[in-house]
Amino acid sequence: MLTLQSLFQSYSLAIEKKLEMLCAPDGSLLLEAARYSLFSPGKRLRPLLTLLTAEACGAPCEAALIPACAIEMIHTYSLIHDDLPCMDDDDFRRGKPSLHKAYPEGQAVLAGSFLYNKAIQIATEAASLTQEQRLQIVRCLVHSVGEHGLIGGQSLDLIAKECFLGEREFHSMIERKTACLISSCMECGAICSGASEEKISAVKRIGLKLGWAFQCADDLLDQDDSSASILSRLGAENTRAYAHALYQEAVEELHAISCGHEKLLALAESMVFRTN
Ligand code: GRG
Repeated sequence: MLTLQSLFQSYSLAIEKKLEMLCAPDGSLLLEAARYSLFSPGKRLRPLLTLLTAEACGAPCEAALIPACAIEMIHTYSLIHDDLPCMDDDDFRRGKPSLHKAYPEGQAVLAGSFLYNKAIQIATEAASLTQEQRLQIVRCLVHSVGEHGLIGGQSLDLIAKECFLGEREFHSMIERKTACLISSCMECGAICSGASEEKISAVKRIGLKLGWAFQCADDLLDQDDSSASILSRLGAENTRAYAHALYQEAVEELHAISCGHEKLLALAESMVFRTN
């Protein structure tokens, strides 16, 4: 039986190599700080999801390597800013002191902003894509960061620290903070494969389901019982059942659009039934 590690090893190596090339040290403090976070041991779920979706949609995974790296840069950016004292105020990230603990806070803010800028820059220049695909990718990335994505979700998250969110706002917060970027990974993979509008829309919807399931798993692992968690709203048993139901739906829908590729399904499973 293939282990996850052996299934994903060549993809992970390709991601690391490309990130290293795109974000090479240049002797500046800015790059040093950005690299501190980018190369801290993250799971690299989002770039893997981008590559495996592209492959499941019929493209060679190299076609999606630049968008995959751009998404990991955006994700890292969001983690750096999320940890800042004015946000979640976390001292540790990816098993190490958070960036603003290891470097001056101002440098951490700038390193995060730099990574977002770099992500957009590399997406606009991706040689493996057509002009139309680059535009679609950039549109998808800026959407996943904007008011309907990370920034809007984080704003609601800050509000949730002060007052209890209603059902609609709570739903919107999870969708924007977590599910949107995960859906964008799959959308970018589908765009890189030249999939039809219809298929891209289906893949986006599946990505949202996996994003929700991922957040359920995250709450269960962290035992997050803050009022802004799914766990606190549903309880452990229902959170687990909800994640499993979403995963099942996602798998069925992937098969229905002929994207039920073995590796993509294995990655989806590892996101939902994860242990770290
Ligand atoms: C402008 C990009 C940008 C962000 C500003 C701070 C902020 C707005 C958004 C924060 C969003 C956030 C941190 C959501 C949490 C999502 C989540 C569950 C992250 C953990 O993902 P993992 O487990 O992390 O994949 P690793 O470290 O493995 O990559």
